Amino acid sequence: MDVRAAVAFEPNKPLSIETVHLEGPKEGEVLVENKATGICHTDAFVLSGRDPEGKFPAIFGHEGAGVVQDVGPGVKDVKPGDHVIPLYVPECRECEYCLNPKTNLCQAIRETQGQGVMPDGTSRFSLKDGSMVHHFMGTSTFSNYTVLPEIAVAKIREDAPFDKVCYVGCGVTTGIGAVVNTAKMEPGARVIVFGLGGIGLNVIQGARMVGARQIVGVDINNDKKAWGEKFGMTDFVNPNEIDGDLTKYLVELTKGGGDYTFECVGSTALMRQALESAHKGWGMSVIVGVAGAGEEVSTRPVQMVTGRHWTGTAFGGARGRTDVPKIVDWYMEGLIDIDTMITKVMPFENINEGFEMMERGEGIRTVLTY
Ligand code: NAD
Ligand code: AHE
Ligand code: ZN
Repeated sequence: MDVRAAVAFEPNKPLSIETVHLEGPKEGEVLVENKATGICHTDAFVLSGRDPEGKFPAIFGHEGAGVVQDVGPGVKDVKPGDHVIPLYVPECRECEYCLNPKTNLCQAIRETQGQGVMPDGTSRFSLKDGSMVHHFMGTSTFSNYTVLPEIAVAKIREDAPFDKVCYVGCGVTTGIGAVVNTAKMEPGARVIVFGLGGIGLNVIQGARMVGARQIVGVDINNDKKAWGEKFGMTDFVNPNEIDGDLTKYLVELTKGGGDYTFECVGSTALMRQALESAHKGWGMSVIVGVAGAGEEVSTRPVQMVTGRHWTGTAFGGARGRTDVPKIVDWYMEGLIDIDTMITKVMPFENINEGFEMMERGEGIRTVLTY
């Protein structure tokens, strides 16, 4: 079938809305009609050419929600008409990783996903001249239709609005999950969140849910102070407005350092500051931000010798098919706020404007509807 997709032909160029051919679902695959998709910073990051796994041409997008329209042979758990959220971290429930409760990183299709193809090694997307277009993160939600492996969709309730719960496909789950699944934060903790964008605000929301005593937000954009406060932030720090060393300032502000700190920007310098702002003896620092090819983190080993823990999270440690429907329920039952963070909803055709807004730091999340 012919579909409408935003194709990234080369790094740092606007996406091009094209008619693309999409082959139907093969064994174990499903055809999903995307109804809405968010734009996450990771999409902009890959478009910048800094992701070592970045492939061009490709159809980006990994924060979607839609309806199953067709299924290939052997599909057991979803059927046409089901409402679903595509999963860039699938859940096969069979691989060594899925069977280990310590991780959510299902590896069943990770290799081909990173190569921008389906598990059989081919792409379902092609241009008019027959040349292939890569999938992205196994989801490619910047297309009105996409094909995914069955293990990479989470079935959700039918009364959930697509233009809100698409955000559960990445930002909401990553931020709240970083607190609940990765940090396993306890009530009464002191928290420092670096970067108050679409992810960091969800970390703040998660920390408030768990009952944090102090939530410090760090951002270079002063507009984010009011945003953080809406979700439970108690203190705001703009690193450009403090005298002296940021780490020392944050350690004093939190009376010894954060019990948990989160880097939600993708800066290796901030990752170091986040680790070193964690409390001596027990503080845990969680890397959420994604850094570019060739970038490395460093710190003095004494930071760990003296009891700080450095870890990271992908998709908030969530097992998508199991956890995503629950997070959608939390939203529908009013336990978490998504609506306030979706600052712009616009037609899919305006996708490049959405990327420009993110670049300018305008709003929190832009959602595109088909
Ligand atoms: P965003 O653009 O919405 O927000 C980034 C925020 O960081 C902005 O508020 C910006 O002002 C702030 N910032 C920039 N430089 C800063 C600095 N030096 N100090 C303090 N604040 C600074 O981005 P997002 O969608 O929230 O994504 C954040 C990061 O998380 C990105 O690196 C993204 O790729 C990554 N991410 C990771 C996962 C995962 O599973 N690990 C999932 C989603 C996103
Ligand atoms: N491909 C990059 C890494 C990109 C990355 O870390 N992606 C996150 C999700 S970001 C969502 O907005 C992720 O899930 N990582 C798990 C994984 O298996 O890559 C690189 O550096 O190669
Ligand atoms: Zn994302």
